[in-house]
Amino acid sequence: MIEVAARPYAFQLDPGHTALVVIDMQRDFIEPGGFGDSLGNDVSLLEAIIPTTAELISLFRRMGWPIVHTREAHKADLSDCPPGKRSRGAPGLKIGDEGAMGRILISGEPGNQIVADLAPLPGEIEMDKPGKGMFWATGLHERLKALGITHLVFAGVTTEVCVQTSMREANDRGYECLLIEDATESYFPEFKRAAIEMIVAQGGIVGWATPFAALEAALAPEKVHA
Ligand code: TIU
Repeated sequence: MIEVAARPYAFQLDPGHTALVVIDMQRDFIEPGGFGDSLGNDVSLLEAIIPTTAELISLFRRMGWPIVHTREAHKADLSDCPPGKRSRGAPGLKIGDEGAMGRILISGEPGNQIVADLAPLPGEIEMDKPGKGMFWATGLHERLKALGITHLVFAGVTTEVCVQTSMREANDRGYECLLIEDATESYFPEFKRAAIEMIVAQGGIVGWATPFAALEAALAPEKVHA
């Protein structure tokens, strides 16, 4: 086990059984004209985590550990979008409507692509998810089990919506979860702060949280090969 300084106490990372999950770093949420913008959010806040998230992805590539990239995405016929999900979001554009970057949250549309600086490489897991959580209707649990993954490191957006939902779903499936605080963001700074506090409260009721620098230090070559 590799010890990572974290809150509420050190996270025990299991090398060889740890995957990175980058949640929904798609243009829809991060660039002007996308779904997030249409909901009235300040999307520039989210853009700021791209460099740290890119460093985190590079670290996992160096380690040779699995990386999962998710997109919140629906089928073009919206058969996987509950009416209640589509009807909310007024007065902005709704899921499936034509936006500045194609149809909002529809698989394959320009706005549904992961931002260029974080583009997945061949061999990494790329997946569409119709829910906020990454396990709902995706088959991801089976894929991670097949890879022997027991520990998940989380990044992405937004902290209190898709990231926290995915972490909670992961808990119920037995994964140990570590959130990288400076590689996740919310449209609402107070929600990010509160979500992280909720995650680490009660002895880590949802998981652990730490800055990227703490993970990078823990995975320095002299420590990993000690
Ligand atoms: N990925 C994700 O968090 N989806 C959202 O819709 N988040 C919002 O905060 N709106």
